[in-house]
Amino acid sequence: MNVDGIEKAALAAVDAATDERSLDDARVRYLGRRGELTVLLRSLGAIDAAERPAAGARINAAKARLQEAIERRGGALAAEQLEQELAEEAVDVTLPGRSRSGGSLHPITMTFRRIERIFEAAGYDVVSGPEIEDEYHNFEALNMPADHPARAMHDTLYLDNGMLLRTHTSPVQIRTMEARPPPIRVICPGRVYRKDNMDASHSPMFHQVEGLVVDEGIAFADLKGAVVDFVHGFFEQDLGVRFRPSYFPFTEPSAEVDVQCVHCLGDGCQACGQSGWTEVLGCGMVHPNVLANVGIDTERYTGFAFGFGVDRFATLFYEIDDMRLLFDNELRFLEQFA
Ligand code: 2NL
Repeated sequence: MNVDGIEKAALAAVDAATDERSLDDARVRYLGRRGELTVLLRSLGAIDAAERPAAGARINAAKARLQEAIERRGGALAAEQLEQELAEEAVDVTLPGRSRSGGSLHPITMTFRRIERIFEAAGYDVVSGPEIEDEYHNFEALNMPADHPARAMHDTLYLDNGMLLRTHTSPVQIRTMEARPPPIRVICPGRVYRKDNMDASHSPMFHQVEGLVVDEGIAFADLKGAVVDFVHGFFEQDLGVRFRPSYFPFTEPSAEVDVQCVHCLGDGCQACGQSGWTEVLGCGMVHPNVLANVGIDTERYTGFAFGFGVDRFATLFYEIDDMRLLFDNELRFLEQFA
């Protein structure tokens, strides 16, 4: 009976096992129900009774050693497996983090905020109102009766119910004067609508800020000071500002305001058509008819008003050459202003 030989082969098989599966194969081969040592133990009945106890003891001792070796190898394999898993799942805490890309404000929003900050510092309230308006607040109250030629120029978008999309934010100022007595100092920022086709300088929806000051003793000089201070504050440089006589139904006298071209500072370039100036704003003293329409005493109070396109200010400030870029929502463009 070759117990030593079988034990040696069995221990070698246990040592050679590289995983749980091959270790179990070795156990079954030697210690299983038909395993070599099990069979050997069962065959003891066939040998001489005098040798039986000693032979049985040898086989059982070999089985015990093999059992122990299997357990030890099993423990070692499990530890190895754990080490390998830990190595594979290891996190390199020295790697740079993956940052989440944050959103940013639209250049139009940033421009609105710059404008509002400047006027708030000068004591103006920021007020808003409806984008769907009636003819009275958008036109009639502003000294523009139905047959007024300026009304045709506005290319108004009408709704089925006779209401319209406001063509300027002036109706917000009318509603403000209806709601509170002078002194009034407000700016009205918001979206306005015209039946225009989109091109590099037009859009059917664009953004406007209008301002209104009504108090005792307000003169054209106050309007000039307010506009010049705002333009200098907005562009953060002392650009030349000039007032040209103009006409609006809701102001008298009226003026259009040009600013020295931000690109060439007055020398003349492609952006300003070689003139050195760009028109940025319209303004004037509030027409007495408008004050009377909202019940303000025109003997006691005077006022000035102004209006300008925010998209125009944004394109000038950020040096954008096509207004459509502000409306495309192309992230590769917008990310440049983050
Ligand atoms: C422009 C520039 C302007 C006003 C808007 C205004 C508002 C009230 C009374 C009087 Cl409630 N005026 N707004 C005044 C002058 C110019 O906008 O180019 N508009 C066509």
